[in-house]
Amino acid sequence: MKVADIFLCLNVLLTAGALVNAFDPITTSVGVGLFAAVGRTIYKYFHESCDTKWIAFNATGLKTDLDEKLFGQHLASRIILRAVSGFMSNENPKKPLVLSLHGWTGTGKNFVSKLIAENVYKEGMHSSFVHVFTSTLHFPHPSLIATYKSELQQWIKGNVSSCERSMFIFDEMDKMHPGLIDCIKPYLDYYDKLDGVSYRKSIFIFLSNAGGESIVQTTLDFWKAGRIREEMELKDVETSLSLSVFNNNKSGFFHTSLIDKNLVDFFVPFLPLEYLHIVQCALAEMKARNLPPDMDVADQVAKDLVYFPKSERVFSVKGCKTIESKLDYYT
Ligand SMILES: Nc1ncnc2c1ncn2[C@@H]1O[C@H](COP(=O)(O)OP(=O)(O)OP(=O)(O)O)[C@@H](O)[C@H]1O
Ligand SMILES: *[C@@H]1O[C@H](CO)[C@@H](O)[C@H](O)[C@H]1NC(C)=O
Ligand SMILES: *[C@@H]1O[C@H](CO)[C@@H](O)[C@H](O)[C@H]1NC(C)=O
Ligand SMILES: CC(=O)N[C@H]1CO[C@H](CO)[C@@H](O)[C@@H]1O
Ligand SMILES: [Mg+2]
Repeated sequence: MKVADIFLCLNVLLTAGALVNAFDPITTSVGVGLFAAVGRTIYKYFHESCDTKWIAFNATGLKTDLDEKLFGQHLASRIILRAVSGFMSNENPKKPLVLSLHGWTGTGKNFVSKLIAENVYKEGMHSSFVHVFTSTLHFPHPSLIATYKSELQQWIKGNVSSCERSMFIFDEMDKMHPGLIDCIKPYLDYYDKLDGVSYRKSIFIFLSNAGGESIVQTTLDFWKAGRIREEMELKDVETSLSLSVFNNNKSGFFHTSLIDKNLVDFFVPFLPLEYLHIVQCALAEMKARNLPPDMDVADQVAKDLVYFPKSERVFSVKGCKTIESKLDYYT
């Protein structure tokens, strides 16, 4: 938006200059030419482009962000750091990076996508190379699926043609029409080029609640056995996750061969959040608002939330969602 403002400003100047100099055509044209050249330089300087000035992966930055800003997700944190660092340091990847993030609501799936974007693109989520599709928002009507399909394919193709380091985030993947998932499959595969476009440097991230319940169950079993949450390993959730996601007819993944063809590189489980993590989220939100950290308020906020299962009350029903509005209430 700033760029546009500068441009507008220059245009106004140009027009003014042209009017004042209306009787002196030579000076005018020189002036106009100079203005235009300066304008172009300024525009290029501020306008995001598909090069290392605007797209530069910061591995330390991602690690710090995951360590300091993401709470209670030791598995997700570990997998994502390895996956993204590995992919971004590979000069010649064989296929695009495809991550599928699964878990209960409010556990940080969108949040992590934002952290990744911020450490790959200077402009973060505002980058013109980061594209977010929300199935219920962008593709709501099953009857229009044919239109959506061709639209989506054109977008992906168009976007990757203009920058191969593009990032696509598909939110609410479990509510996405299976046909639509099928139509993005070719882009995720091991093709050198499709129609002259190479997709191998792009990143695709799928977000869904699919498998969330089975992750909760495994985490709860761990908790009940008195074991430390951080000792949970990927293999502990992997089996139940794949069973519940892929054998469930209602989950969009089931109908497609995304899984069969191994197009997804990493399945990333997000664990349900406990009281302690809610307190951390509340403190982080205070910090973000430049408020002094107040443990009492954080405790109040955390106490205010609903926890499940009914008998044990271990996990927050809404994760760290709604913390913001709760904080408004107490401060
Ligand atoms: N694990 C976490 N660590 C730190 N903050 C978190 C975490 N989980 C959630 N939050 C906070 O809560 C907000 C909502 O979380 P987010 O949108 O990432 O949830 P989600 O997993 O995408 O949920 P849903 O499945 O409902 O879309 C985030 O913006 C972030 O501020
Ligand atoms: C990378 O991230 C670290 C930690 O956030 C930061 O200190 C550093 O300046 C960043 N580097 C670049 C090149 O942006
Ligand atoms: C899935 O569909 C198959 C046949 O289409 C059916 O036999 C099975 O019961 C369904 N499973 C679930 C969990 O709905
Ligand atoms: C060139 C091109 O097709 N650009 C598309 C990129 O994706 C966005 C959606 O995020 C479309 O609106 C653009 O048209
Ligand atoms: Mg979300």
